[in-house]
Amino acid sequence: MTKGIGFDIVGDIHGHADALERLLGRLGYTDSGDGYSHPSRQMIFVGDFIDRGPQQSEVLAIARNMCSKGSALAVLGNHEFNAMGWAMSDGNGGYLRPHTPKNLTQHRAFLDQLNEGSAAYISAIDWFRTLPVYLNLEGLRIVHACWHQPSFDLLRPHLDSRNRFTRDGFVSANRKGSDIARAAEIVLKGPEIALPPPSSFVDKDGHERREARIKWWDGSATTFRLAAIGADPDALPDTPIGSGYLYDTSKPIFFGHYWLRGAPELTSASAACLDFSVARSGYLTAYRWSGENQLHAANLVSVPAAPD
Ligand SMILES: [Mn+2]
Repeated sequence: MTKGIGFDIVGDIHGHADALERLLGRLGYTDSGDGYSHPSRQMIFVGDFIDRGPQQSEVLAIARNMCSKGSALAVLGNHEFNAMGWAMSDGNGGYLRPHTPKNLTQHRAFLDQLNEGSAAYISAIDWFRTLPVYLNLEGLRIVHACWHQPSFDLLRPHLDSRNRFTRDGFVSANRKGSDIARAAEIVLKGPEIALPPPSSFVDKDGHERREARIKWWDGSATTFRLAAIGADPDALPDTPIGSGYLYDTSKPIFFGHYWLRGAPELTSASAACLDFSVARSGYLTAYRWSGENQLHAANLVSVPAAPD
């Protein structure tokens, strides 16, 4: 399975196949008519292949082909997790992910493009079931939203030997309010922590929130004020958040999910968020990893959502 020591880790694609093909070209992957490959390197996808963008079938065709030929590895994103839940009966006449208007809005482009219920749709859902929740490789780690060993430990009985949800495990992970559902949420959507009362802040959609997503990858983000994402720091207390989610930095961690804005930059020497919002006219970004323990910004390779 392993071709060498070179991995090119790619952020959230969300149905943007043109950008993916431009990035593959920049990285020296070529399509010989049999799918994209590189003579000495492998790609790793951090998940969130689908929803939002206009070319979701094309993205899946490229990624699935690369994974089946050994040219790429991939992990599960929250959008694939949600797609599996949308497709799976709850045994009570409903679905594991309820077909509410809000959930439909988030998923409609995928349902339309894949033609919900078609053979292609069912095949896509079956492929999502084969994606591991995380990859712990020699020298690097990959997860969609948060590397958190206690959550992996909680999930362990619900995963197979290759870290993929078992059928029963997936049902458990959709049981709202359970420890297993919380663990799945932490690793696929990122941890949220309760603010000390009476603190709250108003998020970008104008909703008052009493919980904040945190920069679990930043060892210096030790207080609510420093660690919260998407909140006005002045609205938050300068009190410790505790170290339960902070990354141990023993191996470089690569992840996506956070919709970062602006020109791609390296998160830190031991962490790289690769989601630079290609689905919001940002960039599709890869990190070219060749065995180093300290990451370098010079190894980021990006293409804009639309070519100039
Ligand atoms: Mn995501």
